[in-house]
Amino acid sequence: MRRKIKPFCIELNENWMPRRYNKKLQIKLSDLRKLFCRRDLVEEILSSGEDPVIYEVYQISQSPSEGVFSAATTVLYPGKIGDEYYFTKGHFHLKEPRGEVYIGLAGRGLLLLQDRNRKIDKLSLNKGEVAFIPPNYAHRAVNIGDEKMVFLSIYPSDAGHDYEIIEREGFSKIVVGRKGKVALVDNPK
Ligand code: M6P
Ligand code: ZN
Repeated sequence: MRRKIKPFCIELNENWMPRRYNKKLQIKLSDLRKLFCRRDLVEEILSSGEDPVIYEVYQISQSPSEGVFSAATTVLYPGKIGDEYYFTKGHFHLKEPRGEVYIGLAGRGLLLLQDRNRKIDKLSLNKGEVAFIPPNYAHRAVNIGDEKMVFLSIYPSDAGHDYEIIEREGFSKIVVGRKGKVALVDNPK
């Protein structure tokens, strides 16, 4: 028989961090070195001894059972490599069909969505906006502002992360800031 999961509630503090979480991830530039377009600039920064934190994830993970949700607060710092804004790695879900919801809590952001045919959609993910990610779309958050971008994600706990395709091929578009404007351009790689 399936183990019964009790209802529970976790408070978020004034910075939108969950007061209780079971895992914290810290992703630095060196973890994303193959994903930014200007790899030469990434290597320059790393070889100067710097390795800035790009984002942090505070996970409230539950056991991977059908119908159970996990959640996470992600803090994505502002910044660019060349003219490409800081982003989260991005992933498909391992298990289909599994979608996800991202809720913008602070800052200015975009959500890049890419289907299995590499077709791109973009959604706004500013403070107060709720983005629905359908199954079979890779998803990546991008901070296009000057402040921290914070969002809460809610996803089926059995979804799983599939990073392989994105690590190998990237997204087909990248988000850049040029002459004060935010633009989506073809990934030159
Ligand atoms: C959101 C959720 C998490 C994910 C995190 C960072 O909080 O989608 O599951 O881990 O963003 O994104 P990524 O794993 O792509 O780096
Ligand atoms: Zn996901």
